[in-house]
Amino acid sequence: TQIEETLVLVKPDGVARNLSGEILRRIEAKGYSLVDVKLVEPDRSLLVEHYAEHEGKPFFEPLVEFMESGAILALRIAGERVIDGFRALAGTTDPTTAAPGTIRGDLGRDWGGKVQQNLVHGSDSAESAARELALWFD
Ligand code: DAT
Ligand code: MG
Repeated sequence: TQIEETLVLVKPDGVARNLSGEILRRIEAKGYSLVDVKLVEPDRSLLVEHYAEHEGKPFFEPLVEFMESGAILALRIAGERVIDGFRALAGTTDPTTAAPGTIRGDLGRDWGGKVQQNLVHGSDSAESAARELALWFD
């Protein structure tokens, strides 16, 4: 078996739209376990470090500003191949074209080019998960 842990963030749009419960429901219905959960308003420095791979890109500043705009629900979840599995549950980055059945596809929409408002973050590899879980939970 490949029991893994990953970091999920319900972004400020998800918390503000009262979708935390619906997103948790989908995670639990898939069979993943909650290991740790907290509602946070992180410092900018944490967000900059979290999104370090995107520093310098045109969407970096709007992304960090959006992530600073309200509370975030941080989740440490566990399960068989959960890193790739949660990415599949979340859907592709742009909520406009994310597939129906996914969190982004079902619950997201086009907010006028604000792709950052796509409800959730999920770590994209084992290395990212280890790095991001240490940032948000250790
Ligand atoms: P993901 O969150 O699907 O892993 P990513 O790591 O490539 O996507 O980008 C991080 C976040 O930045 C993403 O959730 C939304 C935002 N973003 C990505 N590409 C963008 C773009 N071309 N324009 C605006 N925002 C973008
Ligand atoms: Mg990413």
